Amino acid sequence: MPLEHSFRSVRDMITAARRLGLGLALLLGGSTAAMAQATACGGDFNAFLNGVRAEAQSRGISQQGIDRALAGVRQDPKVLQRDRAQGVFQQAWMQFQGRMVNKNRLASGQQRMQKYASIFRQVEAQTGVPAAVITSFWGLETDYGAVLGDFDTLNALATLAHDCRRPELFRPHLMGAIELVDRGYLTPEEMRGAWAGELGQTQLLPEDYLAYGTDADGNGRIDLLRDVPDVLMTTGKFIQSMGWRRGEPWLEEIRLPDNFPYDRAALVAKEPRAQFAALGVTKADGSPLERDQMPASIVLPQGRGGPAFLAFPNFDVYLSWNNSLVYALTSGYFATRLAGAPAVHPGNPQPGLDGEQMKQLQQRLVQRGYDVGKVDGILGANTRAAVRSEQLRLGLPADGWPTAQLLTAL
Ligand SMILES: [Ca+2]
Repeated sequence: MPLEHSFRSVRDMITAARRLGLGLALLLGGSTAAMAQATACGGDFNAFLNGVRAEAQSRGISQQGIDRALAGVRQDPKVLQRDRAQGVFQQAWMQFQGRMVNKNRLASGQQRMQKYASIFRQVEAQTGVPAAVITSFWGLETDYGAVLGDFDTLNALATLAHDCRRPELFRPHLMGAIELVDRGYLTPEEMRGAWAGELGQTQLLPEDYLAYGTDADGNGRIDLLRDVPDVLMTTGKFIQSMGWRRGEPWLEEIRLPDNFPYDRAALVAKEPRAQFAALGVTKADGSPLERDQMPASIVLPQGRGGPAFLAFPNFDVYLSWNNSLVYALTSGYFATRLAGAPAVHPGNPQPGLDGEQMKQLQQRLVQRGYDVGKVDGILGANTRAAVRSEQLRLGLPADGWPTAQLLTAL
């Protein structure tokens, strides 16, 4: 898979939480343990499957469909291995995007935007989501359908719904997968994808496949593995469901003045674009920003020396797709390139911390009373916020980017 597997479980948590109507803050605050208690898990696998059959029946799925979907189902130890691997994501953004947004992927994406221009026009008319945005996910998730994943979806979802880590997140998708079989969209043998149950050219989970799936090419079935028009329309509807705002930008590279007050460069705090213009922020080419009320926040993935972006409300959709800032910023940036933006200015960022240094930093922040979540060596939103507070206290530019200098000062 082109993606780091560590992204997957995070994305699934977010997607499932959205479906369960849970706030993201609540979820990230650690409510999963409490949620897990509400769903039975583990025990004899056959007894578990009997419960799944009963629930599928009560959902109105036919006995024949249930039998067909579950005939060969078994636990997959490789899925559990993947789920338990604490993939540490600590590549710097420039390095990561450089690997993901390469020339080939960009050229292939632009070719596909031309080839499918007519369906893309229909998708945008119906959902408001531009071709470049859909193409960014299509390219990063599966290289435009070339790499769909080779896990048996029903086995993967049954394994994760039976396991005691987060059964409540996966059980609905197991039901969804059974329903996909029952409706005749895919056979159990065809259902192969990512280890956490995502399927098709943009790697949607079964419940999303069912909810937004559209037979856009009119061949009589919704096939997100093979029918490109189905993939594009379905993905547009899915993105629309996450709150996409028609006609608005998502991300734009900018240039900050030398005297910029860096404590105002926080992703969580949106200000009208006009206020950033008044502070001397310009477009990347130096031309003026629009002086309007469009809510925006400044993103500095590698601190004040590195690249700088304005993120608009539509960027939140990228974070809903995948809550890793490094990933979301990569896919959002890829979409700007597909839409014609020039390559990002790399700047000259100060080196970041390695995993061990990041853990030391997090431990020191915890000692100072900050909640950084888990001390895991990953620069997440909580750690960035704590770093910013400490930079302000120490009189350093508060850009939220931890350096060796800051670690020494704490
Ligand atoms: Ca179709």
